[in-house]
Amino acid sequence: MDTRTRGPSDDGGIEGEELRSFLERVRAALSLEDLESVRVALLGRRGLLSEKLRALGALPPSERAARGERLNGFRREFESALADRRRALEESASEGRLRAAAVDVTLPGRGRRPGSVHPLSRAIDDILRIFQARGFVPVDGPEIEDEEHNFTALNIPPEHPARALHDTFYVPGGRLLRTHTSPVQIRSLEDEGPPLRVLAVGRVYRRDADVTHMPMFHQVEGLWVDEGVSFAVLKGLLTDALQEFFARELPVRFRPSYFPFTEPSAEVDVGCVFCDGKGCRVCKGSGWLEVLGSGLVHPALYRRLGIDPARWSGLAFGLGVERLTMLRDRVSDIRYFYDNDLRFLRSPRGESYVCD
Ligand code: 2U9
Repeated sequence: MDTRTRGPSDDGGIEGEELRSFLERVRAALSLEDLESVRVALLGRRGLLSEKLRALGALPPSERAARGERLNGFRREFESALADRRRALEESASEGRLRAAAVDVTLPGRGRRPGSVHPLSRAIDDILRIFQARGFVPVDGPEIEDEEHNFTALNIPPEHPARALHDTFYVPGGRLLRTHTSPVQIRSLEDEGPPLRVLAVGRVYRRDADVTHMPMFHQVEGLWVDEGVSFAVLKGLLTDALQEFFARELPVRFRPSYFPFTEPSAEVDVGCVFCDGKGCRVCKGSGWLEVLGSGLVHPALYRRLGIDPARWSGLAFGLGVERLTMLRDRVSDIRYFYDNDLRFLRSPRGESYVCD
């Protein structure tokens, strides 16, 4: 077909086909970027239709109006197709975004990890339960004490090394951070008098820090004053309590010792829980682990409180909770208790935890 025989406003001509091909490209555009490049190719400053419109000025007026109308008609058609396609592409893009962000509500949840009781709290709970079952009543007292209750009332003489600045934290006003829970029991004796069976649990403070010592640790101390409380009662009570705490029929032995507040005094050992008494690194080859201090209350303590030592006798014991828990739960470093490392806190009781 000879194009020269056709007028410029002939819709069926090659020019019409060329312009219409832009409508096809608009409808086929798969992205907003595609669409924009079709628009620029036709309507951009150097686009095909823009150039044709610019060329109108060179036409004789007789042709200009009809051709102008045809080209503008096409432009309107093209712009409306462009707007339709843009809307469609935007809608499907936002649908895609929504689909990508969709939450699959049928997926299983992440699950919740229950918290766990801190190993020291677990040990304290066990100790409290064991002694409460034997008639002991938990008692509390101040952590900031005076020298009278922390030392003097316990028969600890003024020159005793425990009173020294390098062992005890003194606070302004001549007071101190209690170095043991014994002053709590002194206060119970002052307030209640015998008979009494009390258990003091709490924080104590000493200037000390290494793999097995912290400047703050927890103690449990028991005091049982009544008529006829003997060393035999002490041995039976502590043997049973230790076997219950370690949940094993461990051998228990009482070794003579010295404390200013008890007479006689004994340190208490259990058969080594690491080697079953054969001798290992933890028990330094002895087969025994020291776990408690104990004794019968020194008469000097009664005299100061106006209690008759001929009528009343008492047993007392003390233990470090961290040490006992390290032995039972096989914790190799006392600092693990205070690091709040979840690997440690989540490790089940009795399972060795090695962090380094
Ligand atoms: C009163 C009378 C006597 C408490 C006792 C011990 C022996 C003892 C240590 C164990 C390890 C302290 O944590 S530790 O370093 N304790 O050896 N404590 S008898 O005696 C008392 C307490 C209060 C009125």
